[in-house]
Amino acid sequence: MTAVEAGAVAPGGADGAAKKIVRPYGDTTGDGMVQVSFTLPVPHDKRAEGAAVQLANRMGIDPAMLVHAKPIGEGFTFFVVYGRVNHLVDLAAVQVVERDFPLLSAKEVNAVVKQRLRRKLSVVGACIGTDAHTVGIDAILNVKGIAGEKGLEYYRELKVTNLGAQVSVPELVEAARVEKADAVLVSQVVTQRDAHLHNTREMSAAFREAMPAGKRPLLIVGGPRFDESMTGELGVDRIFGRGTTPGEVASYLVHALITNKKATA
Ligand code: B12
Repeated sequence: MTAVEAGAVAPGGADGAAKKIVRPYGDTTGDGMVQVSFTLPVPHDKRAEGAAVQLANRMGIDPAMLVHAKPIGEGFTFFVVYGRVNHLVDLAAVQVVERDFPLLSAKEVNAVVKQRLRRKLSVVGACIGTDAHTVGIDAILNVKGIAGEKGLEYYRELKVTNLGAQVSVPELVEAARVEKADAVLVSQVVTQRDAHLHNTREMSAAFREAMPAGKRPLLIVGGPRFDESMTGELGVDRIFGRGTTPGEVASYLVHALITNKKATA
């Protein structure tokens, strides 16, 4: 089913299909219904519920129906609001970072590394700063992997050093030097006060300072709340977001370090 068939508005009549303008779907096709949730710093009462509806109206949700309100701690209430928006989405104007490398099997990754690099490819991974959320980086690195895929430790031609949680940037740089890292994989899950952005910038600046251009490892960050288009701004080579699998990361390593190698700046 195309986007237009799935409740889209097709502007301009017959040629509208090419434009792929869509709007949300709730009860009936193209009805514009959305659901949002948020917390307000007010105790739960009638006024709080009215405040939630007012906020939803100001967000362009009209009519807005309050479908759930629950006190969460003293002086705070969590809300779910369901209602209609009139906004349209032009799929042609959507910008995303598409995968620009082929997906390889573990066997193919090992074969390319063995034949072209002729040594093991060294990967150093860590959760930096105060972040202790290791489940994501472990899913990528540990043998057990995620989503039915084995992690990078399973790949015979990859040498994986997983430094774990709360690693400082100097420790990471030093470990990368000791392990002669081809790639450094950093995880950042906590985003409070943009900690993930500050920590990533600090990390990439430290590698640039410690290692000459062309000698520094490939810098990769991942986590559920990164914007994958921010590589330039953060000084890293690649950003991986929600739902990343080890196979994607291994394929990217081969692409960036071997089959499509460019000097690191
Ligand atoms: C489990 C968990 C914990 C565990 C962590 C245990 C551990 N060893 O990791 C514990 C209980 C310790 C914990 C503590 C805290 N947590 Co917590 N935690 C979670 C929870 C429920 C799940 C995270 C998780 O494991 N996801 C599963 C993994 C597989 O997914 P992922 O991390 O996204 O990883 C995937 C991709 O993002 C990507 N990826 C991730 N990293 C990398 C790296 C690379 C290189 C690559 C390529 C890919 C990649 O690939 C992975 C696989 O697909 C989330 C809520 C949630 N549902 O997400 C909150 C959450 C992350 N925690 C949160 C908070 C606030 C905290 C605490 C501050 C709570 C507190 N007040 O103490 C502390 C902070 C501790 C610290 N110093 O970091 C908030 C963060 C909010 C924010 N805006 O930053 C969340 C979102 C909960 C919430 N809604 O409030 N937490």
